[in-house]
Amino acid sequence: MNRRSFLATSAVAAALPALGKSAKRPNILWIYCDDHSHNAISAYGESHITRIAKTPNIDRIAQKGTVFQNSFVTNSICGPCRAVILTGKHSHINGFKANGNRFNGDQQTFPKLLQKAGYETVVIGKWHLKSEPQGFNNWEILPGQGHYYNPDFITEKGTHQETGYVTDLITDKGLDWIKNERDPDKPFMMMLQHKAPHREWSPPANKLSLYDDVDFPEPPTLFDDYEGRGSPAHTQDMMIKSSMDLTDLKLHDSTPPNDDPESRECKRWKEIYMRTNPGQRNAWDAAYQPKNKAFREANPDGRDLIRWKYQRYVKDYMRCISSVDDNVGRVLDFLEESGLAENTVVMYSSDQSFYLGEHGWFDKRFMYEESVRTPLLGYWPGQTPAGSNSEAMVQNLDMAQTFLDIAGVPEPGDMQGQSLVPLLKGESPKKWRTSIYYQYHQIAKSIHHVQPHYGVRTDRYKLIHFNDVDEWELYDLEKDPHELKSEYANPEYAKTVRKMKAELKRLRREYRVEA
Ligand code: SGN
Ligand code: CA
Repeated sequence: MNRRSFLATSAVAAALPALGKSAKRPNILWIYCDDHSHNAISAYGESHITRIAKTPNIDRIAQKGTVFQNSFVTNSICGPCRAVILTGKHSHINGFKANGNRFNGDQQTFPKLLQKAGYETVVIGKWHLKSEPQGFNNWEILPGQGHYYNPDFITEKGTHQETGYVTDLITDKGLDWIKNERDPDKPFMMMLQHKAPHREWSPPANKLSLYDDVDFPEPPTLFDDYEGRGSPAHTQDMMIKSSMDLTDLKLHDSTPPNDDPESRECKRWKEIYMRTNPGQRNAWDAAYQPKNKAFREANPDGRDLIRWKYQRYVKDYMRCISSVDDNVGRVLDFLEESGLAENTVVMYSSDQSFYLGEHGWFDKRFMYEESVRTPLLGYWPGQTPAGSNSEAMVQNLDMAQTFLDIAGVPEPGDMQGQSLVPLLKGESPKKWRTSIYYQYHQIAKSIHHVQPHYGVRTDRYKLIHFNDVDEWELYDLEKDPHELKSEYANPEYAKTVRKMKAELKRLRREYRVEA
């Protein structure tokens, strides 16, 4: 719906009495990345990744605001996380449990509530919920996972292709809307949602040689053998060693990876490579061909081959992140230059974190630390203490209520999170959650073969139940931060297991998973 026709709706008519106040209500900018590990943001401190690659622009958000050091998801997979953000409800309540589901857009969402209260609402970029966005004055989304090069975009009018690199284009569109389309008399809420750095981690033409002259340190668990854990860690299919294909590793050059045009690899190759224009393709070949030649000549095997794959993977991943970071910088610069920065809340997050070689893995899904977490940082100008940290356990479940609270819109009674506004203001509320509930619903047959599971995490312990295979794991995060040994069967932890099971039961009741 365009702005003019929107003005005529009864929703706005109902919100009119509030408009006098609206000029002062802050704008909200939600920059939401895909698969961006907290270990790949320098504001989160030193990791095997940030020792080499920094994110200076995302760090600007941290310098002006708060880094949530204990930020978690409820279900570490894309579509479900997005549905949780929109609804403030766990997957089993909002109905979107697994990628490939169709989001019921008729249900209550925070953008709808903000729109009713007089906000202009916009979503641009990755959406991945199948149904069309509802509750937005303006939307322009990628189909499904989207494309890196010369991507398609969907609007109310249909699908069209644009020339360029997806992260730049999403940012251009966001800035263009703020500059030329918004109603300056109304506050706005914009969701700017990047596709990068999703698998297959394809960088923009100007970043293809970044990090060529350095090696990233390896995480201590790169050669994990999964001893000490149950069967799910052994049966997954997300290993750098064996689960990556030629497309992921950019080893296919400009010729198809094999002779079978119907093979998955050929189809993927075509999707990605054949979308590039001659300029992009030449840049790609000029960058990868000499590196691939050197790889073939060296012909590494065993651990050396895993090491080579790890370097290729994290370098491409961080090349994508570098472009996300540049684009965050463009947005922050614009807000500052235009004066909008003074009254715009900026939050940065990702649908979920990601394995960057920890446990020998890429991807997410597991309730283990690298993927149950997600980065979250942000500021409310004039309210958030600059350069601060929050240690409180927060979840993506909290964002809907947070945005409503920032806008001064009463929260409906049925959302399941907590507003983060007190934390954004630097307060330490006495009453705050001391545990989080997690549930990954996809079946083990789906891509990457992770067993479905649910569990509870406190500041020290994590209890996981892999329900289909009926296996339990308990981790003592203080003693074993890398989660290498389950203590579930250790008699010394029997009391802890009992307590954690009771807490899990309490949470499953509270969140209405079970009666
Ligand atoms: C694709 C990827 C997977 C990834 C899922 C979900 N394969 O299927 O590696 O786990 O998306 O990602 S790919 O060969 O198509 O890249 S999510 O971010 O949408 O949850
Ligand atoms: Ca994702």
